[in-house]
Amino acid sequence: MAKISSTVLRPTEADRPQWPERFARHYRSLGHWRDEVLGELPREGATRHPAAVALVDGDRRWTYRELESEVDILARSLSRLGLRQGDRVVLQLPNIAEFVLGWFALQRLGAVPVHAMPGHRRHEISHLIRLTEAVAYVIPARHARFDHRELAAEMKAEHPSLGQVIVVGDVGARPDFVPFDALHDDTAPAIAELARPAPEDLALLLLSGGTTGTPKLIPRTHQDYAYNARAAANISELTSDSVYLAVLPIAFNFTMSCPGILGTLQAGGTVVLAPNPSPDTVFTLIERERVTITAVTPPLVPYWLKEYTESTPDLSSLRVLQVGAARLPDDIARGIGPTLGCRLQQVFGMAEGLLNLTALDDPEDIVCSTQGRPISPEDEVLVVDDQGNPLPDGETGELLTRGPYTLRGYYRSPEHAVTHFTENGFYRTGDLVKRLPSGHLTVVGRVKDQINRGGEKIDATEVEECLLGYPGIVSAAVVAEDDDELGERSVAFVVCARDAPTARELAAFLRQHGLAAYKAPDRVVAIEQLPLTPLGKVDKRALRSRG
Ligand code: J2J
Repeated sequence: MAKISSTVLRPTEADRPQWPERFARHYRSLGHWRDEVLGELPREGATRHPAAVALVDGDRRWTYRELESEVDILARSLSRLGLRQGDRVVLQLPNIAEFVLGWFALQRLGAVPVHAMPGHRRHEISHLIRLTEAVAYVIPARHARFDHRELAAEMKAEHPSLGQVIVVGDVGARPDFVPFDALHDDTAPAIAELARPAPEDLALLLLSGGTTGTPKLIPRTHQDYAYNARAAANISELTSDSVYLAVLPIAFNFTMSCPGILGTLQAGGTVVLAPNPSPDTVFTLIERERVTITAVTPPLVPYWLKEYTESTPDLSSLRVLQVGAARLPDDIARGIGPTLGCRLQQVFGMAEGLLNLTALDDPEDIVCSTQGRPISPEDEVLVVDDQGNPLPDGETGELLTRGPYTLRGYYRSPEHAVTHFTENGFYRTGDLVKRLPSGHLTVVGRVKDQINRGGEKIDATEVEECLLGYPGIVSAAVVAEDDDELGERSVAFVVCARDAPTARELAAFLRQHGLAAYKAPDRVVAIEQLPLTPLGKVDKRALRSRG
């Protein structure tokens, strides 16, 4: 295996703004931030409950002792390959054990996983590698009828920083790619002077839903991410008896740490991976593994409820169904408990940080009509009008927040400091909410230029910019419209110099352009002229009402 040369790049102030010392001291003094790093989690589990099952993927299972041993071997092999502390590594894997094993091995080294979604393609991946100067890219050979090796070959040719491509499965015609299985090599030497990362170091980079044309990266530190998972696990009442089923992509912050995989492993429970979210797959796993908690987006709920009523599987082990990432309609919320016989937990989170959960013992009405309240007593929440003035409870305004696990700035993008943060360091979420006196929040809309397609976020500007490359499109605006199944879907209004393309033609064009498939507009409307506001900006509100 060829070595990659990489310099140790400690995260610097220039890469990411940090919490002012006054806040850091405060969060530490309260015990929210601890002297902990994510790579040590498997080792702690192996000490506390070595024989308990930590991870299940199909027929493969790992006890905590085995997880620790596997992570150690992988970390040594990655080190031998040339990976170093501070290196960024784009991780694009579906829900398979290698995601979890590889992720912890990178953490053990102090390397920084960059979470790509399985559906991301050339446009997104290229941006991630360029922005992070990633030294490695971890992929499946094929997934969802897509050959990731071809994309990786392109990326390697395009990006000089990219030294290694690691493939789960067959490397195909690329002997320079490293098979993931080859990393399972116990002869790799112990890592000599492996410096433990500091709790305040960069631990991972998450992708933002984005609203500015190019996806932004969210820096998360060891101490803030560990706290996020622990606080969520407390509210979801996880214990060593908990069995968490990962249905949504692991790369998603929701699945990873809210409380998700990290929260479950911190509590000494078992993580089970679902290869897809179909009721068939999921119900079989819940029965077989006696799953106690799982998490989904709203569009999956009606499918699961319908299938449950028709096939009545044994879901008696299931205590909690978390639903989040998009607004769950209140009437669907009310059907969950009575039908499935478990508690609904609403989840309103964001990769940027702030996480809101309903508690398991909140009154039924709160659970069904709000999206929960902040998980930390140190989460500061403001609801403001469009002048930035704080509003009283019950009034609708934009949600601003800062706290012990909410970012203070994006990774390597100081240009977003002013637009996305207040002078006092509050993050502008772009979400319109109402707050109850109890602190519970209801999400009622958004001011950001984004479409929430059943939980998948689409940055309107990013798609519009790509659409302008289509021959004949003169101008374009992408907005949300209501959809019975997804909650929202995307519609593109296009002004054309010739015949307007169909949605299918545009989807093919965008795919060629390298854009993830879920970003293609569901519907295309040809229009003479885009309506403008008095200030000369495209009037998206007018477009939405035409939809
Ligand atoms: C309405 N809108 C919601 C909800 C998120 C847990 C859960 C979700 C995410 C996530 C996450 C919503 N009702 N219940 O990271 O850890 C919209 C808001 C929010 C944006 C964030 C987690 N839950 N949303 O969805 O970074 O608009 O994170 O600002 O993908 O999703 O999107 P994302």
